Amino acid sequence: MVKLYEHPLSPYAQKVKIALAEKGVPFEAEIPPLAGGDLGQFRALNPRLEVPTLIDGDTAVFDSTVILEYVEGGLAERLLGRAAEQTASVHTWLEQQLGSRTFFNGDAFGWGDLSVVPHVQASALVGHAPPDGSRLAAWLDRVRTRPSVAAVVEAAAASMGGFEMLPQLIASGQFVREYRDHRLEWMMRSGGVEIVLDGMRKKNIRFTHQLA
Ligand SMILES: N[C@@H](CCC(=O)N[C@@H](CS)C(=O)NCC(=O)O)C(=O)O
Repeated sequence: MVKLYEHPLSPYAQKVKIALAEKGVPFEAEIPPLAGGDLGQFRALNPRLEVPTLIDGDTAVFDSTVILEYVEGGLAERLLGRAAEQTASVHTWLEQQLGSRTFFNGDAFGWGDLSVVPHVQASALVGHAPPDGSRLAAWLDRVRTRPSVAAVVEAAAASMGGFEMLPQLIASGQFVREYRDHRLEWMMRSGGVEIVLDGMRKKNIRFTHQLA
């Protein structure tokens, strides 16, 4: 959990506390002994000796606006880092499943391959390709040459063009993301609970349809 050096009367600390509450980020609050006391530890964290100061592990962040930016960007970075680790594990597992075979189905391309390729290809498209020189990378190159695979890969890459509009569409309420099953579970397990809670508050996420 992050720690926030603050003071209840500081408008800058209040600004950050409101932002953390709005985002659902839990924090431990502490008032540094600014009015007298040993400031040694606090001085090492923030030489400006000001509140608010946010501590996240070994990182000290200060100036309220910088803290707001950190909270916004830090979470995204942590989730992307977690996703990259998990993708690498999946690649390792797939590599083991493929073994020395040409295709997941064996000698011929089949359901095993066409079930796997959309996921491995999607990861590659966002910068997480199977490691260079791996059997999985060679398999991906091989199956991409098939016209059936090449057609969906091309269509997927073309549709990425509109992705930069997503934040705007979410903010305007036009796109309401659905969180269900593995997608919801991933957010909860990977540190994205605040995003789900924030989305529920802002009503820019949805769960599966409820009959009553
Ligand atoms: N630009 C800073 C201003 C922070 C600031 O001035 N904090 C005051 C409290 S409101 C402070 O810690 N002053 C130190 C002191 O009074 O000793 C921010 O936005 O965080």
